[in-house]
Amino acid sequence: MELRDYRAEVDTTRELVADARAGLTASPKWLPPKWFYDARGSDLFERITELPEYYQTRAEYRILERYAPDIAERTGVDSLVELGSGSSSKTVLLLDALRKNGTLERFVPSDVSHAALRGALSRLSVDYPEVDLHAVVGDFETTLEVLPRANTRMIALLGGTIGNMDPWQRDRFLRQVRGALDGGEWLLLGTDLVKDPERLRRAYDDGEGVTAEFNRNVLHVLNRGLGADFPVEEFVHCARYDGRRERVEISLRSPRAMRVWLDEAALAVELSAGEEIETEISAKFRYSGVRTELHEAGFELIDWYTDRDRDFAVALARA
Ligand code: AVJ
Repeated sequence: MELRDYRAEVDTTRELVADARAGLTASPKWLPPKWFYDARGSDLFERITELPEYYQTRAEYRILERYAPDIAERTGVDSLVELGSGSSSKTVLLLDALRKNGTLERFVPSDVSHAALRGALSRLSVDYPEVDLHAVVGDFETTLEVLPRANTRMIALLGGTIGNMDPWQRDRFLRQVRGALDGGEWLLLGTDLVKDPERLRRAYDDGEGVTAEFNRNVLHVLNRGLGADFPVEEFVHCARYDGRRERVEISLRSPRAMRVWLDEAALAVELSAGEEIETEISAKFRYSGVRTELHEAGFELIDWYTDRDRDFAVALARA
């Protein structure tokens, strides 16, 4: 077992400074969603996956429960790479199927949260003693640059995480993934599907307020990481569905005019009353769009697995 950390503290702080400066001096203001996921944010996200309103995780779990054996047989990969693996709780279905198939040699879980990865590794090393575990603390880009070689690899991006990117970022990302793979290797992509707008919105504005707390957590990350002084609890969680762009948009609304000081960035940020900071988009997909986007990035869509209610889909594509 091996854990490589490509997110040394100094670089992470420098990157946070750069992102905070870019996002909070823009109009409208924004922050990249990857900063949600410190140890607390990763825990909050795990709680989100158990909420009654957040159907995605359960739907994807059911899909993999049913089709992981097909995927294992069809691909016969010896290495599974998971981007944004978090707790890896759904991935074990793939690992089990690949192990049963007799091909699995290595698992490469990767996440920006060191804590989440550590937790996952301690379970995985007990349950998969014969598998070479090669964990990477890093963002997608870094991970793709340091991918270990193997006979046949499958890169998995589950949970609908690709929905955090806008179409331009998705195109860039999918081309990067394609570039990291050899022809004939595989991509497994989880995508949340377009559905009733109110159900979509509620999935991001739950009754218990866990998503609100998750959203505000990015301000805690800025306060701690940059010595900023956001009055975190005053910020209001907003989630709306844009039917034209087919995406949920999440933001934090400032209840009053304020000036925030980000010490590490030597930056003062002015917010007006009611001004929002965009913290996340979560795009929703259709079969035709996913197929086209994959094709444009150099992949062929081989299979499209959905749950009975067609809430979620897992796309299997070949490089
Ligand atoms: C982990 C990015 C897939 O967009 O649904 C959940 C994150 N944000 N609730 C999503 C999230 C608010 C989630 N992804």
